[in-house]
Amino acid sequence: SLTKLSYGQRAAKHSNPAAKLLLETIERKKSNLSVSVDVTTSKDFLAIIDAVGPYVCLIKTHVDILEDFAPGLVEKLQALSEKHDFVIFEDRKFADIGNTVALQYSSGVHRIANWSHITNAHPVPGPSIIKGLASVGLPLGRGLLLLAEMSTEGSLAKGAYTEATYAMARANRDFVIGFIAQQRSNAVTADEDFLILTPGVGLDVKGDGMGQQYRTPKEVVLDSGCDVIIVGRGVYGKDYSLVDQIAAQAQRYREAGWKAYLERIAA
Ligand code: 5FU
Repeated sequence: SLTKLSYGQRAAKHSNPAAKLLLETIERKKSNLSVSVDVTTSKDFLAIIDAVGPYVCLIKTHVDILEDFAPGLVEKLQALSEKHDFVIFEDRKFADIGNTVALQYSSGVHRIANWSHITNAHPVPGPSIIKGLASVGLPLGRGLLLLAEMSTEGSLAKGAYTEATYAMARANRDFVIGFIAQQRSNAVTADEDFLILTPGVGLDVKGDGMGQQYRTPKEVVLDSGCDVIIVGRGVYGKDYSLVDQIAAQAQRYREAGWKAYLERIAA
């Protein structure tokens, strides 16, 4: 089954350049860790990315959080991506009509499609959201993840909604490379190699008091068959100046995620 294959073997099954790049990067760096850098200044943003860069396959961003966002920041992010060999994922969670999301993706202050290898969308508007985003992203070799499930308590993305999300992805395999989800569903079969990226990962706490729910890398990768663990505050905590400690935490999560993967493919 799919969960027994190595990331490298699975890279060959993908034609989308962003999916291939991510799987190859995971294999090359022996890391299925993505760090989500949710801070409000460019200084902290770049310092954290430089500290965790060696240990991650993917950096996840929310660039709309940055108080001092300027186009020059993107060049610095791209330079770090080359220095440390990681893929970039802007966690934009598009959720509007096709025409609007195409504009939000290509234009505005952030021009996400120009620099983010991967982005994501809520399936709530139906398949037209994929059509709109693909009109911008496909010619640039980008990939899209659909939000099939969320990590939060009381999430409405479950059951029939989640199943319909898989069907939307299946019908758009050139651009939809996988899901934000909490598990690899049996509904997604072995010959359909979708990537499962999973937030809500923490080794030390179970939640954040604002609805976030954390599971361990072992639960996510070994028990639930997910491919990439996404960790934010578990890595960088509250004091962003402690870059050595942040780097050490990234190494800790990387080891836990990789160990769970090795156990999975050996089992
Ligand atoms: F789609 C999702 C989801 O279901 N849960 C999430 O937590 C996305 N996220 C993002 O992952 C969220 O927006 C944060 O950027 C990140 C988790 O951060 P944490 O600090 O590890 O809780």
